[in-house]
Amino acid sequence: MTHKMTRHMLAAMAALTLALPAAAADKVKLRMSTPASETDQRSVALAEVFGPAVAEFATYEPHYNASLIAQGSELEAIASGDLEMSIASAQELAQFFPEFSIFATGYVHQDAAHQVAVFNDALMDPFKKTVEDELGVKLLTVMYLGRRHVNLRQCRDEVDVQTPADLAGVNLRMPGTDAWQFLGKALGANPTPMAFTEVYTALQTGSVDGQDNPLPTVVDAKFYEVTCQIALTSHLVDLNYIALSKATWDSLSAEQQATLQQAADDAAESGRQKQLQKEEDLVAFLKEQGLAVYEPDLAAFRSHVQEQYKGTEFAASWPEGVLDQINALGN
Ligand code: KDO
Repeated sequence: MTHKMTRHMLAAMAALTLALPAAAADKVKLRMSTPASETDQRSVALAEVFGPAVAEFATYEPHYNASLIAQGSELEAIASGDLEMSIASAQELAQFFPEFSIFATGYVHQDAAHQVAVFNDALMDPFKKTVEDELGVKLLTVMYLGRRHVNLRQCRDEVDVQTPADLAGVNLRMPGTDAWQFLGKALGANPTPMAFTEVYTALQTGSVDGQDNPLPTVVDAKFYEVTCQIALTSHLVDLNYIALSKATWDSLSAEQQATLQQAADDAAESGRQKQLQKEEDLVAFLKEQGLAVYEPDLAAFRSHVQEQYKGTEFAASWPEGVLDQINALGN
């Protein structure tokens, strides 16, 4: 009896093995590195929407808090085959291709819908092609990071941010690349380059006076615990791109490529809607935490920042007419 059962069991197991989907070893591994936390809406969207949608032929493997690759080094890691995906920024791309600084310029993108219209417009094609041909990275879709505001340790009775002049002498942490540092200066502040994962401690110890990020990030990273005010400058309606190794993309069948592209678009849209809702809800939450949250003189900030970009090397790198095309896609 035991012998017969064993034969029967072996036959059943063999049948089961044949029916199993392709072994994990056959699946494409998609290592994704981001400085963002696991609870950031972009991370959640990729884990909950993108990962399951491509699971038949790919294993999505997220690495949060810059635990695998340092912030700003992801694109090089993809280009060298040490990473397959990242949540890239126009500012990081501008380090390789200065013309990308147009998408990192203060007060250009107007809102989330404008970002999508620009990314899907033909004006974007040469930008995408350059990144594919020269870096081996495919920009799949645009993600909404949100409206960046000035978030300070000082309370409003100490520093009341009405115009850029009020930020004179303020030591404002900005991400490390040139385009970010320039934006910090254009706001009127003294920018300090620093990795995202170091910002909380820097605010806590006072080694910087403030930082700039969208409200969902201020809450997710708990910056509100170590700051006293937010001036709603909306100086950059910020975005990221879901970046994928072009070699990985090329290794997929046409059907797998279509599935992966749809999964990226669906994840970006899911994250966008949640981030927009959070931006609505979090002003009240932050005020309940004791922060002053107020609107400065937006006209003063917009005109000053835009003036700072005129005649710069950034503006000189922008392809002829693209800024007008971007503006025409806005409302
Ligand atoms: C930041 O370092 O402030 C920044 O917001 C820059 C973005 O481009 C992006 O890298 C973001 O950090 C991370 O995704 C963490 O939210």
